Amino acid sequence: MKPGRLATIALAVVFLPMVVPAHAATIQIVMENLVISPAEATAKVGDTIEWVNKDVFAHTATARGGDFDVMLPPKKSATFVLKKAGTVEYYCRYHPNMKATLKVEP
Ligand SMILES: [Cu+2]
Repeated sequence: MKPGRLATIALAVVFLPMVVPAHAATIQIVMENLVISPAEATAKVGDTIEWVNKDVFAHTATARGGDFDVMLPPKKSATFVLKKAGTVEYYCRYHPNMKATLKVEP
């Protein structure tokens, strides 16, 4: 087998799960040095958001509309399954400058 073909197969294995529509995805959002990244993420209803707190202090992912309020202890991660579509602005209750947007598609 040529190396080029092997690379193609490897790419297919990596990207195939992303194009299967019925497959709910997990989207990882990192909190590090008081910054949420990506600050703007897009997901679909049924997807799981996993926030990863890499800081040594606690954060929260608190939706302004009250859709979710996820506690993130230092060096821990937590998940939330998206239940409804819409654009959600969320922030950290302890560090209100930490803000991000989540666009949830139906
Ligand atoms: Cu915080």
